[in-house]
Amino acid sequence: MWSRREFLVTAASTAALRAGLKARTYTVERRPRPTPEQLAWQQDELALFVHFGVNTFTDREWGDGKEDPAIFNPSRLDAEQWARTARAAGARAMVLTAKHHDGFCLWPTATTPHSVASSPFRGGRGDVVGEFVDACRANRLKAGLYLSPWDRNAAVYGDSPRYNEFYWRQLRELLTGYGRIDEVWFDGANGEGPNGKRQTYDWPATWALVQQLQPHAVMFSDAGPGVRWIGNENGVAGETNWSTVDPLVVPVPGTSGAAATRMMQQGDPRGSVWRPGETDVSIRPGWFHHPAEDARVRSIDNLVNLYFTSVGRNSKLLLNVPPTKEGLLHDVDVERLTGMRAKLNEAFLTNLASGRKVKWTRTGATTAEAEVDLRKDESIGIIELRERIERGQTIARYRVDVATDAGWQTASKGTTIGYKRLTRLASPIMARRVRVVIEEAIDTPEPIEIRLYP
Ligand code: FUL
Repeated sequence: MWSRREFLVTAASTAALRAGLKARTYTVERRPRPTPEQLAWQQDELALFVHFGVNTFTDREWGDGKEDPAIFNPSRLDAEQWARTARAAGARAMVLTAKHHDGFCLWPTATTPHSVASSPFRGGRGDVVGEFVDACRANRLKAGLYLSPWDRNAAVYGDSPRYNEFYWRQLRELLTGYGRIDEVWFDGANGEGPNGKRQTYDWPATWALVQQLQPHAVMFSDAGPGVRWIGNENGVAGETNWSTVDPLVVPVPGTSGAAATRMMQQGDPRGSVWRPGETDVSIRPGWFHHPAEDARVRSIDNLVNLYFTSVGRNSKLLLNVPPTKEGLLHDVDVERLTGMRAKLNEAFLTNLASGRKVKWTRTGATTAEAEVDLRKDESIGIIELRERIERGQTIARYRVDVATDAGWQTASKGTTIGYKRLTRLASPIMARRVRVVIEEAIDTPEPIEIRLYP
């Protein structure tokens, strides 16, 4: 058992006394907790991911960097339509691929001619990043940008110091030219190939630059530092999912191996940093739009399941919806997203425990019980549990018991809870009283929240 170290600090400085403050005892805990930005990021629950670029026009997933910018010509690009769709889906943020591995820049960068400025889009005066950010603002969505480190076009790629400078110039343009950016997305893919180019990235300097230019931005990568990749692209967070990690196991983006994957999937209860997992997954088989996949868009029920296996497992869902060559989200995708939101709204419409007091009893140093009385028998289909993650994450194992005519019986069992834990019961159970038994925690557990839905 990991015991909390507490430092008692008595604030009796003359300054405090002069300010009329009473001497107070502060408890400083070592348990990692989210920053306000990480907390807000998690509470957003759902963001849309927008993969768009030359691949949309070549029908490929990974471009080779030799694409002619002239092929980039969306005839009806409408970032407002993306943003409206995001709102209709209940998303609170969007993340755009400003540059994918092919190196083509969706903004008129001064760093390379390989950009929208060399394309026929808006007569060579277009700026997809600008239109995207404006649409986010107008629709009260947070804006995020993906800038692929791996660049198959840049001539300096592989000449490490020079490419790092080039990459930082691109980051600087993106992070100084478009107002507030809330998420910066560093993917870990790297297929450095037969041309022998091997790039050594300077991650600490890259992260420091983002921190300096956009101090509120949450940085995503396998290695954070703000939020971590969940370790797969299937939309499934670990059944056990801690928001804390051991940073030494995944020190940089692109770290592979079983231990790294496990750390990204499940986190580490003893981890020294708060780095919650982001679950990125596409609504289609590919990340970019391919007409041949128009009949393979995830169904509404499939999308609802994704919500349960990501947000419902203490993660955040970053759902990719790629625009077509025209520059619009496809009707089928829009319909599925709207349908998903309608189903989620319906499922979470009536909290049967609303207004009912949760009785919290500590039963040991690291065990407790939370009980709620619904005052009459109710049919329960979904159980939602929440920890106060503002104070960290502590619960490692719990079970949910319900009082039925036959007495107390166990309805479900689980491990971590975190921001939100959702369980759909195989079939609804009639019960009047519900008791969550915290069987194991890594520290003194804080009172949890219980919501119950039909
Ligand atoms: C990966 C990339 O290789 C894929 O194309 C996609 O962008 C995915 C989200 O990240 O690293």
